[in-house]
Amino acid sequence: MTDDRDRTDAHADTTSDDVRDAIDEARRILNSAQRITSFSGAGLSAESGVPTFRDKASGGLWAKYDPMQLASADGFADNPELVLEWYAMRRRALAAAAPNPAHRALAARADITHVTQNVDDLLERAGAKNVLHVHGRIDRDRCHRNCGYDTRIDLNNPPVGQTCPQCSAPLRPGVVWFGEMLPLDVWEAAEHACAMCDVLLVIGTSGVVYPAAGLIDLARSRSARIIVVNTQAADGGTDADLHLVGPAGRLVHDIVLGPSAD
Ligand code: BJW
Repeated sequence: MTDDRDRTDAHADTTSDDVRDAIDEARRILNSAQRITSFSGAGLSAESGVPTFRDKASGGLWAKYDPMQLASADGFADNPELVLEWYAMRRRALAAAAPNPAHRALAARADITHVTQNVDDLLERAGAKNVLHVHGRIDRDRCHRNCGYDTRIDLNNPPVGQTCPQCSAPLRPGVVWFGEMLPLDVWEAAEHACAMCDVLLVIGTSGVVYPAAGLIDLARSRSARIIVVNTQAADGGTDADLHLVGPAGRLVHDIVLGPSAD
């Protein structure tokens, strides 16, 4: 593991020479890699209109809502209706959203394994096949008692107050709340994808939620090159080889598929 990497930062205004050079360098790194993994967070879906969690200025969810009230088993026990109505609101908003150029560019590369913290299905809607949702999926409900029941829901008509057909416990969104374990099979596959990759493309995550954020350290400890795309220079891993500061839509498109003509 190297702690003294030559990190390059480029701030997008995508027309500047610095940014074009950084995009070219990122493309060179990707093109010379055998195995590429993407690791994404809420910033990947921000340009689709899906709110992030921790961006204060642009309406991050945790600036308006208490995470422990809405995204924890204790919060669900205290007020299940409040929690399910909050998810119903987010589910309907997601139904109306569409993949952005970053989702589509990632999906166009069948050779990339996608590890995402996002609970939305925008990578899949863009056509991506290899997607590992380490924090679960908002388009699924599951048994809160963990009897194994798990079902797809209609984002346009989200269920509220239903019970498990197998064991009568409450159904809840198929996402991972604070204090809950990540789904073991998905987690192990994500660890493998990050441990074995030559390049980890880290997109739109603050990198503060564990154990997911530890996947960046895992990849780096196995000598993967780390490329970060984030609107904030301080987010997404400080030990990146290359940090492109700007919106994922344009930057990820240009890194993964090459610059568009316009
Ligand atoms: C752009 C952009 C653009 C914007 N282009 N970029 C103290 C108390 C309680 C728990 C803990 C604690 N200390 C540690 C813990 C553990 C806890 C944790 O890590 N907490 C920290 C926050 C302190 N972790 C857990 O509880 C996990 N489980 C666990 O540890 O189990 C083991 C265990 C179990 C039991 C006992 C003991 C141990 C579970 C974590 C589950 C996280 N769940 C959520 C909600 C999912 C469901 C839902 O959506 O409702 O997952 S929280 C939320 O954060 C969501 C995300 O996946 C996750 C990560 O956020 P992300 O994606 O990084 O978003 P943001 O908003 O943080 O960042 C967006 C970024 O995008 C920013 O950097 C922007 O700059 C950038 N951006 N626009 C590019 N256009």
